[in-house]
Amino acid sequence: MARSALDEMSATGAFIRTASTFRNSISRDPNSPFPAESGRYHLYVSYACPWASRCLAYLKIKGLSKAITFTSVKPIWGRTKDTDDHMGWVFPVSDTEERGAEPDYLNGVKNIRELYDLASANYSGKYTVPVLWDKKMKTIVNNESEEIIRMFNTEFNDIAEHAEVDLYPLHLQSQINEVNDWVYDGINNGVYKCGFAKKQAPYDEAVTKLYEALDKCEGILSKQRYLCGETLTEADIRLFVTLIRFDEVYAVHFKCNKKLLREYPNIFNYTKEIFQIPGVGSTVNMEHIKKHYYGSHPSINPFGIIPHGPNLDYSSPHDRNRFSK
Ligand SMILES: N[C@@H](CCC(=O)N[C@@H](CS)C(=O)NCC(=O)O)C(=O)O
Repeated sequence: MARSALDEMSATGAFIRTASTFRNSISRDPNSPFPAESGRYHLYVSYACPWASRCLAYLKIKGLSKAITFTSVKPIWGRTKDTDDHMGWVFPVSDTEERGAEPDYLNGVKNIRELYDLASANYSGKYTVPVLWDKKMKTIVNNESEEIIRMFNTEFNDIAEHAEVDLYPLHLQSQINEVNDWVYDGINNGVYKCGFAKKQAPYDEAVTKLYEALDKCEGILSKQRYLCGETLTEADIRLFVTLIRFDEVYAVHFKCNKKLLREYPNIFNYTKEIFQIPGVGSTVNMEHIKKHYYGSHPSINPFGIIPHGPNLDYSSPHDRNRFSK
């Protein structure tokens, strides 16, 4: 049976995310199976997806847009096969069908499921984005964003336009890992645990944890510019992709409305600052984000109505310059 996130449910009604399957690495070593070469790799994303968007943000921040091409699918899930009722990421049939999305000119597939089938005849996992594709070997290198961003950070430094930017510096690695753990559990995955809970108790638990983690972020960001000190790191990019979706989607669709992001002055200004990093704003397609969430989960929004608000302006001035850069 083809699966999607909507099937990831425990007996207690809690949402449980399953692990990614393709876990190869691109390496700066030219003799490795997947060497870092300009033009060889392609990133399949959905602008709606926070995990895919963190990879896109890295492409921009590291200056890899020329070396690694990318394509975005359409925001609303569609049928992926005539013979079953799996719903997943699909490509438009023309350049003009959906602004921001493109047909798959590389492999000519109609949807992400067909891409996984090209890479592996007996794949039985979910058909998720991001997908890092090797044009030479015609296969998926990796479909786990937390590994893809680490590769983008270091392995392409011979071709990256911003090789000097290191979002996972050695001296901060243990601190970044520690922050990532509670941010992932409480916030990145926490909003999904709120939204996909089918019983009150797992929702209550997830929402409590979510707001404890957000309060903790607010506390940290009232004293320093970024989560791990005065420089931007991986931990900030990982948090950002959830924050930028928070008031527009998660507050309503996933019932994360105990407090809105714009009621947290430090988190809100910090989100604006990261949005305004050159290139990052272009990775945020709010039309795709809203269409996807409100339109692809009929179990929680059966009529697919998209709320009009709040249309926050993340490009307006922020106050983060009060900290040293
Ligand atoms: N662990 C993966 C998670 C990716 C993921 O869950 N992507 C979602 C979109 S936000 C997806 O493609 N879901 C398709 C489905 O559930 O069928 C990563 O971080 O790369």
